[in-house]
Amino acid sequence: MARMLFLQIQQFAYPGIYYLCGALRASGHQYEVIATNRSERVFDTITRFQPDLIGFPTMTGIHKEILQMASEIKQRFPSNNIILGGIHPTLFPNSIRDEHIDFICRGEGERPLVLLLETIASGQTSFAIPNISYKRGDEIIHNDMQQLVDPMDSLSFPDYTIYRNVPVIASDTFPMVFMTRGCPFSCTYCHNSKQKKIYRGLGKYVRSFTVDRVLDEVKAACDAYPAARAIMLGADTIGYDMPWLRELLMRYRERFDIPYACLARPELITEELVLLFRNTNCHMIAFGIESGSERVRRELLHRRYSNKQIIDAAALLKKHAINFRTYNIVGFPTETREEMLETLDLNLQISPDFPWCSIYTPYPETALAEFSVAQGYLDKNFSYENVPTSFFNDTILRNVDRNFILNLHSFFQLAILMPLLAPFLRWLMRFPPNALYRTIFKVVYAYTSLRSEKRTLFSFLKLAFANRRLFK
Ligand code: B12
Ligand code: SF4
Repeated sequence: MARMLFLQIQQFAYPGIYYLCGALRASGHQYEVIATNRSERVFDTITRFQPDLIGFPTMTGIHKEILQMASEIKQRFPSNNIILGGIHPTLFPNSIRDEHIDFICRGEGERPLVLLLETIASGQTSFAIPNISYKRGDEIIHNDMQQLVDPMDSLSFPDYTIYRNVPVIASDTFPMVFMTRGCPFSCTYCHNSKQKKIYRGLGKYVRSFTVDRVLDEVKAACDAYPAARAIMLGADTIGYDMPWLRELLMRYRERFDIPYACLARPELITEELVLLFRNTNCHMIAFGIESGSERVRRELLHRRYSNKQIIDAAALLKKHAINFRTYNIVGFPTETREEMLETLDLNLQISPDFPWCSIYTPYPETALAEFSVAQGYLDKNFSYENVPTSFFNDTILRNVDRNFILNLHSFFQLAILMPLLAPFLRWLMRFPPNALYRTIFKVVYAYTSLRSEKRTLFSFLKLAFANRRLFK
């Protein structure tokens, strides 16, 4: 039996870790998950648990703090092996070059992690394991990628109880069950296009668990999260496989009283779908508008739906009394003030229950980041090292209307939730960004999250405090 320690710097549930732990459990290995950025706590756990391997789920931006923690671990425990997994090393295999990292896992990690852990624990040094990259002297070896997991139900049942010792996460009111992998679309700012290239020839990219399996996972999530007030049925997008979705939601309703929420694309929201939501105890639907400017969506984002489709989708949701959240982004390259205000105006017109807005943050190797470099919005040496931890704080594009972007972002939610204030807020946007505007953003963001995620104020404050680095 081998021992695996997962270490995350932030206090959010990472669905991928449920599956990795499920695979380790099925192979008879021990694992622990801790969520902290306090080195002493990490050192105590390592001393007590004596892991064979320490793994960080890693996203771009937060990777800098993770590498710092890895370096502290290596100073104290030089013989411990450290692996990065998740979207960051998948997109950027060069991340293995950091001197404190021994391995990375690119792509799906269940089988590769079990094989690697067993190899390390048995003292072998041959790491010819699919998806794993490693160092041999000065050389870096990237093993081939394995076929994508298919059928998804062949994965071991995930362990939803892994955060029971992390009070901020264990008290989550809105746990997520991630039902699918991959996305059929290819928006220019998203990781999916690059992942499709990475997985070319390795099987079907878009896959779902069976309905039975999703429902069993919902049950496990409800058991593990006693404070749950709704289940987030996670997927990059739903609505493209209607028979599966219909069966899922009908049977969800039969089996559970707890409501659910999910994410769809606006052009897929038909009356049939909305009726299905209404009849199956839906708490909330979320969809991405991204920009209210049809030019920005069509030319920059490759999201091809019209404003009329968005307005129609919202009208259907209102007609059937389904709450909805919209996702919006401001500050794209070439986006004018007028176009950013079109995003605000479209939201004012459809009046979402939970408007949500971020500042455009380019991720390297996406088409839109490459466009930003080509057009001079980013330095030609732009790399993942320049990506900030969060997309709520600032724009990293140059030659953009920074003050306006920051102010619009600060007032976006408030203007939609209190439309009478919108003209006044627009007037305030002429002044430089300042701490007061930022505080207004934080308060309104907190209020929107409280309502959409059915959190108590106390639970939200705990979560926000634990992850305060996201909101500078
Ligand atoms: C749930 C989610 C979150 C959750 C949980 C994080 C997580 N990644 O699990 C929370 C709320 C924390 C979150 C926060 C943010 N997120 Co997020 N999130 C997602 C989402 C929707 C699903 C992730 C998921 O669970 N997938 C399903 C599981 C099964 O897949 P997986 O996570 O990839 O895990 C598998 C492998 O990667 C691997 N693996 C993963 N971890 C590890 C660890 C080890 C040791 C090993 C060996 C293997 C391994 O094995 C797993 C099983 O096969 C993705 C979109 C997506 N479809 O992935 C965005 C996504 C990961 N998020 C993204 C972003 C940008 C953010 C934020 C920065 C947004 C912000 N607020 O500013 C913050 C990040 C805060 C921070 N800096 O840490 C981007 C990341 C882009 C990038 N290059 O890093 C994504 C890809 C969406 C997008 N916009 O393109 N997010
Ligand atoms: S629909 Fe969402 S997940 Fe799919 S490619 Fe576009 S942004 Fe990415």
